[in-house]
Amino acid sequence: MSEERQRKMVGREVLRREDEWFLRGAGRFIDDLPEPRDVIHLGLVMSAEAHARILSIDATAALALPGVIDVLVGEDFVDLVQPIGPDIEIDGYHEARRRVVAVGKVRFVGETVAVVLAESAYVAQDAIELVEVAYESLPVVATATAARAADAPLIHDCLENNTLFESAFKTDRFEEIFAAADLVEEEEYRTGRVTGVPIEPRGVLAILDHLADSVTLWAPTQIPHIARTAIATAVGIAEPKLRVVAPSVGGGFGTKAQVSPEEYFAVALARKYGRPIKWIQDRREELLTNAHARTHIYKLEVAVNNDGVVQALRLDYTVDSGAYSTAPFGCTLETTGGARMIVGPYKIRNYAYDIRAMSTNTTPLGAYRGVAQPSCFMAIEGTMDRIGRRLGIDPAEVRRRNIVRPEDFPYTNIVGVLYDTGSYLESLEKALEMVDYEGFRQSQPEDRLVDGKYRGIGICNFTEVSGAGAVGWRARGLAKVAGFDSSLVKVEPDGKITVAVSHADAGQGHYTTFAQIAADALGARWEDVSIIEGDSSLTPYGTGTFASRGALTGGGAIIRAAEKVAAKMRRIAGEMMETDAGDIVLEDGRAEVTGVPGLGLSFAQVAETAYSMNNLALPEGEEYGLEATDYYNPPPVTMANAVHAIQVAVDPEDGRIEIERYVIVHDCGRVINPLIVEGQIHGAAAQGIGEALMEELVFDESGQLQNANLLDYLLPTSLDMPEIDIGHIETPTTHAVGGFKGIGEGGLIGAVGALPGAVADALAGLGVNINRVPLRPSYVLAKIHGAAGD
Ligand code: MCN
Ligand code: SMO
Repeated sequence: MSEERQRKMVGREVLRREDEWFLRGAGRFIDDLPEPRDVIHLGLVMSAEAHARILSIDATAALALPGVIDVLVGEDFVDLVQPIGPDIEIDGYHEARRRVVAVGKVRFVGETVAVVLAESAYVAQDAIELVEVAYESLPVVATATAARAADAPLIHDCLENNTLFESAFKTDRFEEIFAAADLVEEEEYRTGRVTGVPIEPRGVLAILDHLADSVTLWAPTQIPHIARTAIATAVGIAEPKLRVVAPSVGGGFGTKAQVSPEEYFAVALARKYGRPIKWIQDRREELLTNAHARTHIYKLEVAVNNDGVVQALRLDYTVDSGAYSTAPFGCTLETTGGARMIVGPYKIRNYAYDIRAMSTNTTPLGAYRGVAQPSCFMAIEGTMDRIGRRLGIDPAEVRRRNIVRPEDFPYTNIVGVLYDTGSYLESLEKALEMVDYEGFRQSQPEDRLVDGKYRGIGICNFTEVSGAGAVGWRARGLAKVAGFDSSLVKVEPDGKITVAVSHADAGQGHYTTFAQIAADALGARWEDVSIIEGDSSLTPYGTGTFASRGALTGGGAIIRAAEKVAAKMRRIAGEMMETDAGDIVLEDGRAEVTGVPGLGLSFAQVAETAYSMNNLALPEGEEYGLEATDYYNPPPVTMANAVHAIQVAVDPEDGRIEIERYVIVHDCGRVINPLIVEGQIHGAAAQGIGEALMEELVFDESGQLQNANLLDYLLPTSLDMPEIDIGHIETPTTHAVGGFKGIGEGGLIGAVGALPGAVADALAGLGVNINRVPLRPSYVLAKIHGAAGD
C-alpha cells in the first residue's frame, strides 16, 4: 500500500459526522430512550452521615405513598448482587469490597442506604424523603492524613490502618548516590479533589427480553465489555444473557469508566421484578457519588548537582482513595500512575518511592481525565523550577539539562516503560520560541511587577501515557482490564462497510476518526464506512475508551482487521478479473488492476461474488463472506508528549490570575484528524484550567461535602478560556500499528502542570511558595499578604 494513499483520509480535517446528529438535537442520550411500558423508576436514599452504623430504616410512610412499589435496603440485595470492587492482583493491595447498597454501616455521605421502586420518577423522589433512617454516628476519617494516624478509626474491619494499597521501590545504590549529590531540594505538593462533571449525568435503563431470557442494560458507559463481565459475575448470570449498550453519551472524562452500583442493581432488579428499570442521576447525586479524583500529596526530595542535573529522586506519595476501591481500576490507578509517570521526559536513573492509597470516609475515587499525570507533573515541573531558582539557572535550561534527548531514543525509563519515539526537546524549544520565552525573561523585572501586576511564566513539559496494552495494565495490578481492543470489519453485500469496534465514544469523535482509518486501510470511501461501538453484543470483546487508547488500540485493531479483509477482496477480485491478487489495488471503493486503467470492479461487485449472489466462483478454498476480526494488544504503553507554556498576570489587589498567553506544542504521533485533535486539546485544557484555578470538592471534618452543586463547585466557562496557540509536531510511534499516539488527556495535564509554576514565577519576587492547586483568588491573595507581612 503506497504511503500516499494511506494518508488519504488519515491526516485530513474532516468535519465530525456525529455533529450532524448532536447539533440538530438528534443525539439519543440515556434519558431520551423511549421508555418501555411498565418501567419501574428508582430513587436512591443516600446516607446523610459519613461514617455510621445503620440502626434502622423505616419505609412505612414511603410504602404508603401511592405509586410506590417497594423499598429495598442493603440486606435485600445481599443475595442479588455479590460485593463489588476491582480485581487487583498486585503485592500490597488490600481488598475492601462494597455492597451495592450499604449493609450495617455507611462509609461516606451519599452512599445508597435504600432504593425506592416507584411507578414514576416523581413519586420515587417524593418517597425518598419519607424513608426514615436512624444512624449511630462513628468517628469520621475525613482525610488521608487522618487515615494514617496511629489511632485513626478503622473504616473497614478487613483493612489494617485504613491502607488499601502500599508499595515501595528503590534502585540499586540509591542512598549512596542520593547522598553524594551537591544539594537536595524538597517540597510537598498537594492537589484538591475534583470530578469530571460531564454535561450528562449517569443513568440506567435495564430492559428484559423475555424470549431470550436476557437483559439489556442501557447505560452511558465508556467500558461496555468490562461492565458486562463485572455485572454478569456479580449478579450471577451468564455473559451471553447480558448486553450492555451505551447510547449517545454526553461526556465521560473517566467518570463513566467506573462500573457503578446502580448498573449492577438495575440488572438484578429487572430480573427480580420482571419489569424494566430506569434511573436518571441528578446533579447533586452526581457530585456526591460519581468517582472523585486527585486529593494527592506528593513529597519530593530531589538530589541534584550544582549544574542542575538531577541525580536521584525520592518520592513519598499518598492518595486519598475514598471509602471504597471502585471497579474496575480501584485505588492502584492513581497511586501506581503517579509513581510510574513522574519521571516523565527526564533522565532520572536513581529513584525510590513509597506510595500508599488510604481509605477515608469520603466519596470513592476513580478515573478522571489525566489520572495521576496532572498532579505528578505539577510536582516534577515545580521541582525543575525550584532547582532553577535555587541554583540561578533558568528553569527552561534545567529542563534541557535533564531531558531525554533525540539521540536517547528508544529510551527505557527507570520503571521499565519504553519511550519508542518522542520529541521532548524539540517540543520544548518550539514552545519556548512560540511564547517568546527569551524575550519575556529579558524584560521580566526582579520583582516581576509590570503595570501593577505580577507576571510570570510556567512550563509543563510532559509525557502522556496512551493506548496501554495488557502488560501495561498488569504492571499496575489491574486483572480484569484486558488491555487489548478489537475490531470486526465487514464489507456488506452492497459493498458498504461496517466496522464494529470494542470502544465506546463519549464525545471524542470516533465515528469520524475510526471511519477515516478504516477507509484508508481498506481503500474504501469514507462515506461508505459505518462505525458501531458501545455495544457488548455487536462488537467483539475489548477494553474500552479511557486512558487515551482509542486512536491507538481501536485504530490498530481496525487497520489489522481491514488488512485481512482487503487481502481477501484482492484474492476474489483477482479471480474475477483473471489476474493475480498481487496486482489488485483497492482504492476509492474499487478493486483496480494496476497498470490497466479502467479495468476494475466496485466493492459491491466483489461482494456479490463473496456473498454468492452471482454465478461466479470463489477462488479455490476460499470461504464465503467478507469480514475479519482482529484483537490487537498494543505495547505496554505508548508515550505521547507535549509542552504547555503559560504566561500569567497575578493581580495583587484581588489575587486573580489572568492567563495572558497560552502556548501548547503537542505530539500525538500520526494525527488522524487535526480538527479533532485541536478540539481535544482545547477541551482538556479548559478542564485543566478549572482544576488548576477554581474547581475543588470540599469536605468538612465530619465528611460532609460542602459544595455538591454547580453554584459552589466552580467550573470554568468560556470567559475563563484564553486564546490558545497550538504547535504541532508529528513523531509517529514505531512500535504500535498505525503510528498514532493518544491525545485525549494531555490538555488537562499540561494546564495543571504549568499554571502553578506560572503563578510561582510571578510571585517569585515576593518569595511566595506555590505548591498546590486549585489556586483560587483567596488563596493567592493570602499568599501575597503573607509575604508582605500583613
Ligand atoms: N485522535 C486523532 N489523532 C491522534 C490521536 C487521537 O485524531 N493521533 C483522535 C481520536 O481518533 C479520537 C480523539 O482524538 O477521536 C481522542 O483519541 P485518544 O487520545 O485515543 O482517546 P480516546 O479515544 O481513548 O478517548 C478517551 C479520552 C479520555 S481518557 C478522556 S478522560 C476524555 C477524552 O478522551 N474524555 C472525553 N476526551 C474526551 N472528549 C469528549 N468530548 N468527551 C469525553 O468524555
Ligand atoms: S480518565 Mo479517561 O476516561 O482515562
